[in-house]
Amino acid sequence: MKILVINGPNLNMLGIREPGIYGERSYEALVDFVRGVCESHGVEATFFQSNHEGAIVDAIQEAYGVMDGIVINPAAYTHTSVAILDALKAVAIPAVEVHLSDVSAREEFRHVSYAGMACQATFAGYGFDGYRMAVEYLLEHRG
Ligand code: CA2
Repeated sequence: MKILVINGPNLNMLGIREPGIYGERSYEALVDFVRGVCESHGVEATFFQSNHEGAIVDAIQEAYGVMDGIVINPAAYTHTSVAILDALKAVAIPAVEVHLSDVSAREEFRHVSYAGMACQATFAGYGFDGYRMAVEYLLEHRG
């Protein structure tokens, strides 16, 4: 199984600021963590991080016919991007949404998720472990 792990804007800054919300570990530590989870399950993982909405749309489109699943934390684009929602719908690859923080317990504007409307499940508020849950969800629900 091949999984594309997409992280959106500012997640490359993990561990640098706001450790109270997003933790103290870096983006590189997140990639190492998810790579370890995937290796333990025999999953081939590809990682993509971008601060640009169109680049994320391109990455989703390029996954078509190549990837079996997508794990996506669209970060701030979660709450704004119909383009990412449409891309996920267009490729119809099983996708799971992840958020490090519990977005439902934060500001009202974080309660809406466009990307989530095209995802099979959402794991929010579990920190890095949410990515493990997402990978395992895709494994358990593969067709
Ligand atoms: O909880 C999450 O994973 C979020 O997707 C993170 C986004 C936020 O806009 C979403 O509402 C919830 C923000 C990521 C910003 O990451 C930072 C990392 C270090 C310092 C500052 C921000």
